[in-house]
Amino acid sequence: MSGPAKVAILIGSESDRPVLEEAVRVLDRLGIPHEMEQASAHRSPDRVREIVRGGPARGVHVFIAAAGMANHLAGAVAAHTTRPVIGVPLGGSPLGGVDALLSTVQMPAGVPVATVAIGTAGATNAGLLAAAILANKHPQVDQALKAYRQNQTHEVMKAGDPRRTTTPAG
Ligand code: RP5
Repeated sequence: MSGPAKVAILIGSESDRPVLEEAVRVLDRLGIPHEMEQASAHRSPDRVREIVRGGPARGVHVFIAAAGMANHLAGAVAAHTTRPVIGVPLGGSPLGGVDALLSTVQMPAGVPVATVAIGTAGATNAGLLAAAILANKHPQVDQALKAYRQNQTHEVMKAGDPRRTTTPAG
């Protein structure tokens, strides 16, 4: 990759880490450097600010922020940077993640957060969306993304191939 272009993942709680490992898996597969930090918008707001403000100096080009219940973490991250911020609403609350979804997606005009699906699908897509942003400037990420899509198509086609369901004779 020409010059450092890293993705920073912030999680509101250690309990969020297993879900965001899906984003890590995607970034690893696409060869994109990343970091993951735990910082809470309401329990450790100064730590959030420190991580985000220091991001560009560490080569961070895109932030992913994930939390459950009130996901104000994504908005708080976006408040401290003009780099793209992708919010991942997490489930597990009595409201099943709809609370996190609405608090992530409903940013007032002026400070955007790109919002993906609730939970693991969202974590995967956050990694892919971060890659798509980086692909504009980094041809090797573009190539890796295209290969990811091709492989995905291949796997789906293979699964739909009737020959796979044929029971071998004997
Ligand atoms: C949010 O509340 C976290 O992001 C987590 O999803 C949820 C529960 O947090 P813990 O009680 O597990 O720390 O702040």
